[in-house]
Amino acid sequence: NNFRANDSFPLFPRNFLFGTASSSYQFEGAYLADGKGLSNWDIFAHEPGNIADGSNGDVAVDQYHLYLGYELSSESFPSPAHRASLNGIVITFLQCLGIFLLEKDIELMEDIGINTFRFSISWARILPKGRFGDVNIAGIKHYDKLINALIEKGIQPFVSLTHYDIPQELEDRYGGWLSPQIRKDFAYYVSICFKYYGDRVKYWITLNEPNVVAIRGYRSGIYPPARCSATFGNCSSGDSEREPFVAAHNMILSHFAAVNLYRAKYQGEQNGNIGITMNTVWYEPISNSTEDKLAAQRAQSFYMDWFLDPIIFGKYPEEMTRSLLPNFSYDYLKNGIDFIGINHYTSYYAKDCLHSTCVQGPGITKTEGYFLRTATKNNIPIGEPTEVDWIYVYPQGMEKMVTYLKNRYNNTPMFITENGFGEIPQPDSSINSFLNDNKRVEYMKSYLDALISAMRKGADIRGYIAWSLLDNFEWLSGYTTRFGLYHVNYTTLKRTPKSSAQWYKQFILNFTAFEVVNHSMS
Ligand code: GBH
Repeated sequence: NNFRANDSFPLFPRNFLFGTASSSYQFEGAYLADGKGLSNWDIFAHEPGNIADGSNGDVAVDQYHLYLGYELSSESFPSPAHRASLNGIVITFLQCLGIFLLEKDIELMEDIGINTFRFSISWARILPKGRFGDVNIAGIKHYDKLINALIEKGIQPFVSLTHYDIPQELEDRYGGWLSPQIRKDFAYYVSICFKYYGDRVKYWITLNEPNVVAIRGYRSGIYPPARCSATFGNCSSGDSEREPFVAAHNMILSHFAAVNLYRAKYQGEQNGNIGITMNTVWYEPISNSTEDKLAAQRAQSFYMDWFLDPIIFGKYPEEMTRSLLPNFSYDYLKNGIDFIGINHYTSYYAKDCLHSTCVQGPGITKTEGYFLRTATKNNIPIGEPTEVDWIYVYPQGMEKMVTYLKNRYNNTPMFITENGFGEIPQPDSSINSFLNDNKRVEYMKSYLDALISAMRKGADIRGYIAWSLLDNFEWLSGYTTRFGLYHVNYTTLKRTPKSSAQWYKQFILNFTAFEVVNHSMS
């Protein structure tokens, strides 16, 4: 066992967070319930041909209803004490009848023993029409109950303010992230979240993977709002060379608006932390040549530093400004982060395309940074391929990625906010083949081992959050790709632990000693 405690690294730090992640559109379902407005993903997934299996997130894994045990309504039983005592009796009664035996998601989390749960708030549930309409009180109440239920079990809520989905209203009115107006909408929305939940939420992520949103929404156009130019994809309109940078710029300004607001009005009293989560890919230079090493660095600059540099240093990476970007350097926009959230799954090779010619392939244009991304070198893949075409098992990439961030950003506190392994089982496979997910266990072990290695060398890692608690709606792949520690039967919505859930539970038990901690970073 790689993880045996020793004198120099006896255990994970006491306040280390172990969790699982989720997001509103992938988990909640209830897409029209209780006054929720439509999001860009509701609209996009309903468009025929966009999602591999023709599915959508209308129901997803119905976490909106299934996160907690069945409850008696407060209308019929106004006294909380009365309600609480009756509630137990009713559930026991139902269980005796053998019905409604679904274990609810909060209980699953408790079973695994995690001390944080990452979820996102659906903007359109809180503000169905953005700032052009009312606050939806039913939406406010939903997350209020979820947060309370988590805290009651000792599970810290780790909250993303957006995870790809935004109210469609903002697309229709002014083109969403393409307009600087969105900054005002975002600030209004987050102020509501801070105000209602900030007393209990100590970890805020402004944006999940803004780099993916910018690239897939506005360059390749495979995510909403599906904008691109003809040479980059198959969209009806857009400009792949310009719009990703405009959208990204507005996301960065929106991030700052949220951070400045939080720091000015809420952080002092609420004592929480605010950060951003980036999708990260480790790039190995395909050869030892200086050109290929610079190409690998450009790959980072054009993907991740694109956001983190302006947020932390106040300016875009140099490689980018030379070619493309609006000048952006204001002294007051700096240190706009308490922690970096890292989603990390895979690695690739990078080959230089600035000094040599690359005929075709991802990465090669000026807009992308003149490097060629490949998964293989001399026909040998960088790591074991998996059923998910973009994931190669290369745990060294985790250590290298974290070390790169540590060095570039002066060891800003970091959380792994996602890491996980996807499978695409045959729909008619036996339940056992779904549950014996030894490859996922091996993947998680090896990536955690690499993470520990980086921590031993001084990287300030504060937590590890696995993607994902449950199988769920995997965006373009619909329900065909499964990332869960728990299997979900999409007919009954029943959740069943896979081997990985048991393994994770044991891992957490063996290597941590949780206690109540002060959740302030400073
Ligand atoms: C995350 O990103 C998401 O945050 C999460 O919602 C999702 O369920 C999870 O991962 C698993 O997929 O684009 O070919 O250059 C997923 C989207 C897929 C975007 C891989 C970046 C990197 C390789 N990412 N992709 S590529």
